Amino acid sequence: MERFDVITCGEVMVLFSPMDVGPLRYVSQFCKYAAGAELNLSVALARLGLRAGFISKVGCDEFGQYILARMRFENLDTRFVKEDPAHPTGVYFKELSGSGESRVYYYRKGSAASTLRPEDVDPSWLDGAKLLHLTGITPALSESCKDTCLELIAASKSRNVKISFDPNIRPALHKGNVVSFMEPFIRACDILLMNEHECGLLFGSPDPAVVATSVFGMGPEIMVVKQGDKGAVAATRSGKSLIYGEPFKPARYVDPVGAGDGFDAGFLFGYLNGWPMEYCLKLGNFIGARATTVLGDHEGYPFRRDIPEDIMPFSSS
Ligand code: KDG
Repeated sequence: MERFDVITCGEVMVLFSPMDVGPLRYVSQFCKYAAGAELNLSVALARLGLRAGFISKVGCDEFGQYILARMRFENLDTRFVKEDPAHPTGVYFKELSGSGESRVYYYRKGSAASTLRPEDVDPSWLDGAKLLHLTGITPALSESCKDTCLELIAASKSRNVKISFDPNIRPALHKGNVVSFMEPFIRACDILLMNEHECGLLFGSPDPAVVATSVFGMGPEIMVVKQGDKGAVAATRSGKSLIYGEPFKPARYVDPVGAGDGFDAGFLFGYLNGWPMEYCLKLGNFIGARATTVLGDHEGYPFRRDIPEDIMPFSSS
């Protein structure tokens, strides 16, 4: 079987983005997209030339077909995406406030993806992979999704596949004690990617210098704190100092959703190619900024040919 560079697992939903700002009760037109944190990351990686394998389920419905078609269009492998005749494809709506903030409304309870369970996964899919990427969203969808993520972690550990984790805290999904919920995933991962807000919630301070000892004490060897329009900071367990990545100013600003996933993809691409941390951060910030220029989550991500040489100066696999 074909080997994948990165394997991920998550829900892809149909996203309806409003054509106007303001409360959805007043909005009459929407644009349709496919979205989901893990899909966004996979699209960004595929556009950079990596082989991304995606584990998921969609409904046997029109939206499921739409998602599969969008995945194929983005050169993603869909062989690990099952079609479930008994459960629908999830949907969500964005609401734009007009001040740069956006809200989301999920219609995903009981979705096909939320029924993922360990039996849906073959551990051999991880054979030869370089990285398993998980977010805190998938284990929050259901107990069986959580078990599936833990199974993938076990399969990765036994194959020496590195693991990256982004908590992606979503208030609508993470309702209980978020610290204990995230703990097993933070302990299992090699690379922890979080934003300042998540860093504060999980470790008591948004400041990477303050939390580094606690983070590295739990297991990760690399920690990244994404700081939005201030850039991002990385630290390694073996390194003495923090490494700062300057932000990029987007050509126009429409909506921030998808920036964090794009950042993760850029950072991980650099990591997988053995780049110095500064360049991992640079590519992450570049892709994150591009995400904010469009309404969809990932449509703004660059293709490899769009990336200036000073951002990607190394040859890569
Ligand atoms: O990071 C972007 C995601 O939040 C969005 O695509 C929707 O995956 C999603 C979720 O579960 O919130």
